[in-house]
Amino acid sequence: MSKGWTGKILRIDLTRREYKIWEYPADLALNYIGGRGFAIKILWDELKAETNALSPDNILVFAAGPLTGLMLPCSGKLVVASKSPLTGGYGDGNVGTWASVQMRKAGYDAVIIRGASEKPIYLYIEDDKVEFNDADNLWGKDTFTAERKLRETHGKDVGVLVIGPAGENLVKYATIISQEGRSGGRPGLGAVMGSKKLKAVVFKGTKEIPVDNPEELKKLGTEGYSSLKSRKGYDFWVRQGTMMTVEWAQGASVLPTYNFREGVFDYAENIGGFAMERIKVAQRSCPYCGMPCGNVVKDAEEELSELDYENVAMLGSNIGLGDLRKVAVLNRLADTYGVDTISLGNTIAFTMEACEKKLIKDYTIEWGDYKKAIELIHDIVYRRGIGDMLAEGVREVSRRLGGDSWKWAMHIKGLEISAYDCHAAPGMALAFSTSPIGAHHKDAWVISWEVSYGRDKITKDKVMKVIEFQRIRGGMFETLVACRLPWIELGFELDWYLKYFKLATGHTITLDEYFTISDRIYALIRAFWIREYEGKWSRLMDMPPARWFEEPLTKGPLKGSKLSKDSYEQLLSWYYEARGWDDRGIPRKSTLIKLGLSFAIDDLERYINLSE
Ligand code: PTT
Ligand code: SF4
Repeated sequence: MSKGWTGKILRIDLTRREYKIWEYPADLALNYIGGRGFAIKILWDELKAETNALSPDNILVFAAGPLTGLMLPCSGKLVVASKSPLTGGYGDGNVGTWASVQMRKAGYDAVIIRGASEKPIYLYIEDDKVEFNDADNLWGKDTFTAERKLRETHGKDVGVLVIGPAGENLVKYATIISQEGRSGGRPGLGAVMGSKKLKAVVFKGTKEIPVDNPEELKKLGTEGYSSLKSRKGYDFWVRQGTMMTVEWAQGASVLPTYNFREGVFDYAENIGGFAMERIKVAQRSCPYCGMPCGNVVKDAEEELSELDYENVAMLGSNIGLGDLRKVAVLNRLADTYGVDTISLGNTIAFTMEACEKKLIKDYTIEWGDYKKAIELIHDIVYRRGIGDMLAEGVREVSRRLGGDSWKWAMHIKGLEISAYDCHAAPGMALAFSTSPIGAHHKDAWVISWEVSYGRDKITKDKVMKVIEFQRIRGGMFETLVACRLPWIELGFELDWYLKYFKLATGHTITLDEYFTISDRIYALIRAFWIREYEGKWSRLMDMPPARWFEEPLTKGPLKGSKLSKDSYEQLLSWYYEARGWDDRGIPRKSTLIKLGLSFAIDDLERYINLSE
C-alpha cells in the first residue's frame, strides 16, 4: 500500500465482541480514495440488501481519507456513514473531531462496526488494542457529560464520538456528537449507534501517519496556513463564520421562514451574524483548522452554545423565533441530546403548521413559542406523547397525519431540507434533490452562485455547476477527507489539495481523474438507494416538495415567486443526461461499465431493468 493511507481498516463485531484488522487491497484506495468512497464501497459489498437500518446487521462506518489528520489546513474531519433509518437509503455526515486524527494515529483509515451489544457499551481503541467497555454509567447521560466522563477516564487528548438520549431512544434523526458542539450524521447515524447499544467510541493513537514526502508536506502545510490567513475575508470569517449567511440569505430571500413558506423573516437582524457577535464569548475549531469558525455564545439560560447558520435558520426563522439567545438554547439542547438541528427545526415547524391547520387534534403549539418548543424537544428525544411520532421525521409524520400535509412536509427522500428556501432557486432545488443523502446542501451549495448567475436562467450551465460542485464537495472533500470551507469561503485553490495528495501518497492525480472517481462514487450511491428501495424508483424521488411549486412567496422583494414545474423537469433531464443516467434517474449499464462498476449490474437487475 502506498503511503498516505495506513492500509488498515479495523473491523469490529459488537455481538461477538471480536475485532480484526483488515489490510485492504490497494485498489480500494486508488479507486475510492477514502471517506465517503470507502463507506459506499463497503456498504455495497458487505451490507445485505434490504437490511433494517436499526437491526444488528446494519453496518456503521467511520472513514478518514489520505489527508485526514495531517498538518495541513482543516484536516481534522471524519465521515460517518451507514444505511439510514430516516431515509432507508445511503446516509452519511462529516464531523470535525479529534477522533479522526486519533483513529489515523492508531493506524486505521476506517473502522467498520457491525452487530449489536446486549447491554450498553463503549469502545476504547488504542493502536492495536480494542476494549469493549461497560457503559451502564454513561447510558442516559447527555453527550457533553458522557464525553467529559470518558476524558476523565482515558485522558484529555483522546478523540470521542458519542451519542445522547436521542440516539439511545432511536430518534430517526439522532446524530453523533463530538467535542461539545460538533455533530455528524444527519440521516440518523446516532440512532444506528443507539440500536447497537454503542454509547461512544474513544480513539487514541500513538503512531505516525505514514506519508510519502514528510519534509515537503510539512513545508506546504505551513504555507497553506499562511496563505489562508492572508486571504481577503479571513478576519470576518473568524468573527462570524457561517453565521454571516443569515444576513445574506435574508437579502437574497432564501432564509427559510415558517416552514419554508417564505424566504424573508421580519426578525432576521436579531438572529444574524452581528447579533451573534454581541453575545459571543469564545471561539472553537476542528483539529488542525487554521480558520476557526466555531462561534460559542452565552444562551438565554446562561449556558454555552455553539452556533452555525443552519442551526439558527432552522431553529430560528423557520419556526418563527426571533431571539438569538433563545435559539441558542434550542441549539444547545440539540447538541446535548444528540439530535440534528436541521431535521429538528423542520419537524417543529411542520408541527406548528399542522396545529395551525388543525391537522393535529389534541396538541397545540404556535409559531415562535419558545417554551413549548423546549418541551417538544424533550418529548421528541424521550419519545413521549406526540414526540414519539415526531421522532420519526416529517415524511413519516405527514404519512400518518394525511390531508395535504405531504405538500408542505419539507423533505426529499425522507431527509429534511437544510436551510435554503428554493421558491426562487431552481438550481439549488436541483442540488437538494440530487444530493446523495437526501435534501442536504453539503454536496452542492450552488445557491450563492445561482443568485449572481441569474435565478430565472434555465440552462445546461446551471446543471453543470451543480455537477461540478457535487464532484468537488461531495467527491473530493468527502474522500480526502478535509473541510471544504477553506476552498468555498476563502478561495483556497483546489490545486493545493492535489499537491497535498501527491506529497502524502506519492501519486499524482489530476482534477479530471478525481472527478471520474467522484462520478463513480455518485453512481454507486445511487445504485445503493435503488437496491434498498427494491427497484421502486422513478424521477419522483428527485422531486422537491410541492410547496415550492404551488405556493408563491407572499413577502419580500421576490413576492409572487414559485418554482416552475416544466423548468425544473428540464433541469433534471439535463442532469440525468450529463451523468449518464436514464430518465428515471437510474445509471445506465454503459455508465456503470465506464465507471468501473460492472459488479453492480447483476445485483441491480434483480430489481429493475437497466437501460443500455
Ligand atoms: C451538517 C449539518 C450542518 S452543515 C450544520 S451547521 W453548517 C448543522 N450542525 C449541527 C450541529 O452543530 N448540532 C446538531 N445537533 N445538529 C447539527 N446539524 C447540522 O448538520 C460543521 C461545519 C459546517 S457548519 C459545515 S456547513 C461544513 N460541513 C462540511 C461537510 O459536510 N464536509 C466537509 N468536508 N467539510 C465541512 N465543513 C464544514 O463543517 P453533517 P461539524 Mg457536520 C453543532 O454533520 O451530518 O454532515 O451535517 O460537522 O464538525 O459540526 O462542522 O452551516
Ligand atoms: Fe472546522 Fe470551521 Fe475550521 Fe472547517 S473552518 S475545520 S468547520 S472550524
